[in-house]
Amino acid sequence: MNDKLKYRTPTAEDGTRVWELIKAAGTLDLNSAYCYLMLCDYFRDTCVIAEREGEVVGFLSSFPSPLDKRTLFVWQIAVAQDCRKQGIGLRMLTELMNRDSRSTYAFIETTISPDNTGSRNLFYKLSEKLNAPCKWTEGYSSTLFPAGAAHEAEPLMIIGPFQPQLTKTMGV
Ligand code: 9YT
Repeated sequence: MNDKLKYRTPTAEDGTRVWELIKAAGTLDLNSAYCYLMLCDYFRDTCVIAEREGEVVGFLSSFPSPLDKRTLFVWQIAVAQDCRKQGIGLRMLTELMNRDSRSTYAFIETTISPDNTGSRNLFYKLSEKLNAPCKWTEGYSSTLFPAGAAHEAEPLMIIGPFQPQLTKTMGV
């Protein structure tokens, strides 16, 4: 089944399908369709689409941290419900780290809510693959979200430092 999967850079045409994927996946904060359009267009170099027979089954968004150019902030990783547990999340991360821009990064940051075990395990695996330490900091506490929105805290995970060239051999 996995051999039918293709990993590629998004284009603006993917924005709507990505929005639909995140909506259906139901595990992440659903942003506006416009936001996904911007990510797929302006941030394409740091976003990844997983596609199976023309269908968008996975999406990873990230951007270089405006606070530290050695850090890549991974915003969202979503995989369609019927495609989970096949390593697609890790493969999207690998695809991203193998792009030419990889050499600029020595840290990966991401926020993951406490009950998103799948996503936490994925990033633990990534830190192993990169042979890099991983630590948690407070990130965004639930009090930073609108009262009444009942948003969980988003602790920040920091992976690194890692050797940029190591990522090239990060086979999965
Ligand atoms: C790695 C990941 O998918 N984090 C999710 C952050 C946040 N809850 C969101 O944007 O959905």
